[in-house]
Amino acid sequence: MNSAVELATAAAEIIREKSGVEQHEIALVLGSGWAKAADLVGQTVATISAADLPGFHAPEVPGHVSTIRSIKLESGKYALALGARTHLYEGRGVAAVVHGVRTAAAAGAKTLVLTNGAGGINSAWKPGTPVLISDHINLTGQTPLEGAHFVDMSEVYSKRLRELAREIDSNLDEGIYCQFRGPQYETPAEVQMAKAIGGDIVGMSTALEAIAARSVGLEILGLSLITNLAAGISTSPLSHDEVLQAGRDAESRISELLSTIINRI
Ligand code: 8IG
Repeated sequence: MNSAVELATAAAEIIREKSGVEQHEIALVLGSGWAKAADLVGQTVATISAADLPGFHAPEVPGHVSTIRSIKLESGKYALALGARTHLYEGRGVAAVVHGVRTAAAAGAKTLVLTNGAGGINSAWKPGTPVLISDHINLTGQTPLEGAHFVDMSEVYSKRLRELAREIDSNLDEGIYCQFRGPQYETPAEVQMAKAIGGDIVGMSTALEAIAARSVGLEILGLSLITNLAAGISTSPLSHDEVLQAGRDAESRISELLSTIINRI
């Protein structure tokens, strides 16, 4: 076993001990604006502090939570909600960024729901609009994978799960997510570049996690909450407070949506 997998296996073992749950079939990464979904999706049976698990770090961003919850779904299956995402811009390296996903896989996950708060390039998406991720463009110049391990990336975000989400909310639009390293937001020129190469959504997470997840065969559903129009698409400058407010305003609606989806997976 390589050391990244060993660290994830150790974290998953502690999750099993602390939750008493042998397998968490679904994992859920909660980005900005999505945290409330964990309350709705099922009954929380254990809440574990990220600080108690090997390889996890307390998040730096105000408004992000740092707990990992074991949640019993109506079906009797268990979901693992990770509220403690590490971002590439924190400078801990790409292995730290995908540790949560590797831990979820080691805890038995077969399905991964990745959520985030992001900027919209499509001006029809008002702040507070949830959008399905149909594909991504990794603009970080990095990958969590090492070695001659050629992973098929032709359907990273499961068509089946996107269709399931649309059965629940037929208004859900979809778009291509561009992951930038951050922490600075894009310049208007960078947003125009993202648009020119086919991007619809700009953010600072998700693509690297999706790569790690596909490399171990997880089926992925990706959802972005558009909390702001990307730089230059709207005339006003971006502020983190505005992003958090848009998240709060949309939270109940998108949490209900996400909870319904997860209970149908
Ligand atoms: I919330 O406009 C949120 N996260 N890169 N650009 C990038 N990340 C974001 C944005 C945005 N909004």
